[in-house]
Amino acid sequence: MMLMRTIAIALSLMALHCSSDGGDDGGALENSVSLLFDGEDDYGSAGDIDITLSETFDVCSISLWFKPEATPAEGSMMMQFNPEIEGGRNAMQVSIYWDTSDRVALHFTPDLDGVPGARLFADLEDPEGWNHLLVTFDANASSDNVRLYLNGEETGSADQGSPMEAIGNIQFGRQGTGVNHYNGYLDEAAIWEAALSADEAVSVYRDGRPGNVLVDYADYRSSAALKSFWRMGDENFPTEANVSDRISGNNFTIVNGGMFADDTP
Ligand SMILES: [Ca+2]
Ligand SMILES: [Ca+2]
Repeated sequence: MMLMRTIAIALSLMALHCSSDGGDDGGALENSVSLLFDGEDDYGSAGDIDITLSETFDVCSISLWFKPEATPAEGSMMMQFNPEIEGGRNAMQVSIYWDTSDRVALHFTPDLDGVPGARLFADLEDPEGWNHLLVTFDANASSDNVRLYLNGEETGSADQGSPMEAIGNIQFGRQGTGVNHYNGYLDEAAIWEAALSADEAVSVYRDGRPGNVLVDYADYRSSAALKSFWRMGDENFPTEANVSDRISGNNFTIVNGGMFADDTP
């Protein structure tokens, strides 16, 4: 009798769970604001990469939601590792930018002056709306070490099996020390020290509604490997002109007037 009742309660809890927002995953996260960059001089400057990732990392994933405010100029930079090329011209760099007005690109290289690294592209069906990119990197895979996903679907992969040295810092909204400013919104940026799977890419995209990557849900199983999570104003330290990192404390400073906006995916 007790067993029957336990089963009945378990079944009713499952039914409740399945009827919640999103259908099956419980991964909902309230998301009220994103960060808008003016395309003139705004940018966000986070701390060193090695606050987020290991000094040498052989796996990582990067998640970023974005929506331009105006037709993006070619080269507009949304997010960059090592923007000032610290360590000289042979340094690592990761860049997520607009290649054309309807195509975004990833450049992921351990050696900017030497090997070409991985350069991948994603054509946008709706370049004016919110879109989601997920980059995954696994130096230990035999091939296709770097993969790019747009809205949960893989758009390309490349061989780049060299581990990455964490050199320099992480920057949002411009390239280098002051070119290719991005005019638009960024939201819910995340970095893991793990290479997320194709199934996880679908779950993180979550049909266009950012999920709560602080916990596992659906096919997403990498919450323990989440290293930085910038919500772009949600759950922010209230008195600072910055964006709080929920995990590692790699908070970033908003420079030259980026604004929190109530436009979110
Ligand atoms: Ca947000
Ligand atoms: Ca400004």
